Amino acid sequence: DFPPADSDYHNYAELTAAVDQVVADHPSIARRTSVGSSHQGRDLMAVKISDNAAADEDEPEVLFTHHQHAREHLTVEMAVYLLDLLTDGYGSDPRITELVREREIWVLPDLNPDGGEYDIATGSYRGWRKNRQPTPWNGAVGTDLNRNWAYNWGCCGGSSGNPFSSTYRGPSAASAPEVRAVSDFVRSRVVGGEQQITAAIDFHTYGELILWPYGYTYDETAPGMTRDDYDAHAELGRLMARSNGYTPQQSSDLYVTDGSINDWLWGDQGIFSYTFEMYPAGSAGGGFYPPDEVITRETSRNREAVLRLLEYADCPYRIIGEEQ
Ligand code: 0X9
Ligand code: CA
Ligand code: CA
Ligand code: CA
Ligand code: ZN
Repeated sequence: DFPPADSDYHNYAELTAAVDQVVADHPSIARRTSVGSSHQGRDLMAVKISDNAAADEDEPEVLFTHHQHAREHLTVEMAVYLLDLLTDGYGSDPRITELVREREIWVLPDLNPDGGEYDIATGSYRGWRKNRQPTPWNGAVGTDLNRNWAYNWGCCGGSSGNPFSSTYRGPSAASAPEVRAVSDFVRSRVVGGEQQITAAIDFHTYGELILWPYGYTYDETAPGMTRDDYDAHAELGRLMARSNGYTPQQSSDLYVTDGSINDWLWGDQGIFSYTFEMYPAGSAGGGFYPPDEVITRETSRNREAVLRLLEYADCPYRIIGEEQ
């Protein structure tokens, strides 16, 4: 489990209980579903938040994904914060009430439960990043989920082909069951030929950054990314960054990655997609393991950014003044 000093962090069982409590307290606006199972068989939970949560209404859908990387536990706290914010705010905060009415919000609080549990299993942090899927012939364990997505997978030197590497891309695109399950879920949101999810944030730590695609190339425009597409991503990224003080930039400005969820969500599915690298900005502040005392401050710090994304989700291009 987490070290006693960090007991406010949620392990997988505690996350499950917190999700079930949110759903029990707000049954008409919160529903728990499953997108599949992890390699070791843990449920990959999804929570839908919307008024009439049981119905599929014709409203912009927004996706929040958390904890692709095992040691980035603060991102699970971000999911718990969002669930509380959006459910408790409904009926009390007019802005949140409107968003819960007019959007369908998907929170996937834990994409890598096997890795997360492995990271804390001994009571001291292991610094684990990947999932727990073995490579049978050499004893290596783990695929970096954020190098395994099926868009320009392994194209550009932004991942490793070595199964022992912490950025191992896996033997083939979407070979990780966690990536396959979430990809299938996202594809299932295509209704009448149209992807219903218009915008997404994938939460990571750390660096205090807001990143947008593409990660596989330094170029701003590329196949599937027009000048308007890029400018709208950048402007919306900067708008969010003004509220939380993060640094906004194209993801390849950090370093080149291939097979990231961001590139797949945009390049394959046409979803405006961001990576948030949460607190801290640098290794001072605890690196991947900030003390649990910062959870409230560093999750609520993203309240305004998330609300801004939800508000623009009906037409992200509105931010560059061009309806499309
Ligand atoms: O390397 C990653 O996957 C992310 N950083 S982390 O320290 N959390 O591992 C950054 C991903 C940025 N996204 C793209 N470059 N597409
Ligand atoms: Ca503490
Ligand atoms: Ca819908
Ligand atoms: Ca509605
Ligand atoms: Zn990460």
